[in-house]
Amino acid sequence: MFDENQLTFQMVRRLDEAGNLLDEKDCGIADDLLVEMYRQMKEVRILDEKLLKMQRQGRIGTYAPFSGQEAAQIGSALALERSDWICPSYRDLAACFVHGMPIEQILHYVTGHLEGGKTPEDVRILPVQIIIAAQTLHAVGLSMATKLRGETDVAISYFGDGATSEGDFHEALNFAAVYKTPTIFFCQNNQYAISVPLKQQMASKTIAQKAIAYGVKGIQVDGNDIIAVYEATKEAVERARNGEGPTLIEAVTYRLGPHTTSDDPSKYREDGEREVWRKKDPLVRMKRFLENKKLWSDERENETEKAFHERLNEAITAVENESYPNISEIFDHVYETPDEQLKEQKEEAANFYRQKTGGVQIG
Ligand SMILES: Cc1ncc(C[n+]2csc(CCOP(=O)(O)OP(=O)(O)O)c2C)c(N)n1
Ligand SMILES: [Mg+2]
Repeated sequence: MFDENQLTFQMVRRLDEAGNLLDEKDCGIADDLLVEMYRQMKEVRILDEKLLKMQRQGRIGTYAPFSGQEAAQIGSALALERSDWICPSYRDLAACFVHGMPIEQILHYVTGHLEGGKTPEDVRILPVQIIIAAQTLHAVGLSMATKLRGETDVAISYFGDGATSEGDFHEALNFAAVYKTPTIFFCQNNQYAISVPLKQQMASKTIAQKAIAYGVKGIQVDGNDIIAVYEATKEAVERARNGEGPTLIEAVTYRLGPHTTSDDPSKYREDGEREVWRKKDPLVRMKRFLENKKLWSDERENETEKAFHERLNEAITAVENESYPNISEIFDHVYETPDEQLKEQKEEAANFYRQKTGGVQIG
C-alpha cells in the first residue's frame, strides 16, 4: 500500500547558518577549493548587483538576478569537469561564469548582442534557454550522445521549481531513467515561479521525491550550503560517469531579488519573508566558515572585490564602446532562407527604428 509518509526526504546539510560544520568532522575538501568556492560566490554577487544597477540605468535589457542562489550554482558547477556540459536557464549565469563563459559574453547577452548566444568552441555551455524546462531535454540528448559515443562526459541541466510542472521535465526524466543517460537534473527550488509560490504550484511535499516515480535517485540538499551542494553534485556526477544513470537534485534556496527587473515582488511576498532568508545568505555562511579556519580575512575580501570590480569595469567599457546590435540580426538567424513573412517583419522593424531614431538607420 502506498504510504505518503514514507516519502520524506532528509535535507542534506553540512554547514549551519553560523558557518559551523554540522557533524564537526573535517569537511574533506582541500583548502584551496574551499577558498575558491567563496571567491567565486563573491565575484558573481558583484556581477549580479552591477547588472541590476545597469538595468536600472537603462544600459542593459531585462535581467533575471540570481542573488541568493550562488551556492547552488557555484557549488554544482565546481563539481563538474570542463569537458562536461551545462544546459542553463536565464537565471544561471553564475554557473555559466564558473564553467568558463567569458564576462564579455555575459555582457553581450544582457545587451542584446548576437555574440551573447555564442559560447567559445572550447566551453561546453548551450545557449541560455528561456523556454521553461526545454533545457532538461537538451541535457538528456547531449548525455545520450556522449553515452552512445562511449565518452564519459555528463550533462547538467539547471532549471527552477516552476519547471518541474512542465511536460518537458517529466519526459526528460523518464527518458533519462529508461536509457540511464549520464544526466544531472539540478533544480534550484527558489520558492517561486515568477509570483506563484511553490505550494500553489504543486501538491508534492518535495521536488526530490518526483525522482522516485521515474526510478532515478533523488536528493534534497540545502541550496544555500555550498559544501553540501558540491558534495551532492559530485556524487551525482560520479554515478553518471560510472553508468549508474541520472540524478535529480533539489537545491532548496531563495531568490533574494525580483523574478526579473520587470517584476515587483512586494505585490506577492509576505513582509519579512526576505529577511528570514537574508539570514541564510550562502556567502555569509561560507565566509564565517573560512574565517574560523583562518582561510579568509577582510584584507582578502577587499582585494577580491577590488580586482573583480576592475576586471568587470574594463569589460563593460569595452562592450559599451561597441556599436549597438544591428536590428536585422533578430531576423537573420531564424531560417537559413527567410520566408516572405519574416522579410516583411524585418522591413517593418527597420522602418520603426528609422522613425524612432530620426532617420538614423539601425540595421
Ligand atoms: C514554456 C514557458 N512557459 C512560460 C514561460 C514564462 N515564464 C518565464 S519565467 C517563468 C517562471 C519559471 O519559474 P521557475 O521554473 O521556478 O524558475 P525561476 O524563474 O524561479 O528561476 C515563466 C512561467 C516561459 N518562459 N516558457
Ligand atoms: Mg523558481
